Amino acid sequence: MSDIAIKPRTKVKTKTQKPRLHKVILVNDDYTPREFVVLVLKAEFRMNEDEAYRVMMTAHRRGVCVVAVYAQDIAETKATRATEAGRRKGYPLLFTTEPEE
Ligand code: TYC
Repeated sequence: MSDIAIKPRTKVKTKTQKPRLHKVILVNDDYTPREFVVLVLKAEFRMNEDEAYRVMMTAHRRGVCVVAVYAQDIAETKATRATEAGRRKGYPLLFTTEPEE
C-alpha cells in the first residue's frame, strides 16, 4: 500500500452572478385607445406624457417597443399589472417580458 498523501485541491468559487435584467415589452393591437396606453405607461412605469406618447407610437408603428428594464420579478409584476389594467377595461393591451441579452 502506498503512503503518499494526496491533498485535496478543492477550490471554492466565490463568483456571484449578477441577476439578468428583463425587458418589459409593449405589444401593439388594433383596439386599445392610444390615450389609454399612454395613461397606463404613465401610471405603471412613471413616464411623463412625452415619453409615454413616444413609446406608445413606437409600438403602434413597429409592433412592439421596449418600455423599460428591471430585475425579473419587478419586470413581471409591472407587465402583469399593466396588462390587467387593460383587461379591466375590456382591452387586449399586452405587456410581455424577456431576458436582456
Ligand atoms: N394601435 C392602437 C390604436 O390605433 C394604439 C395602440 C398603441 C395599442 C400601442 C397598443 O401597444 C399599443 N388605437
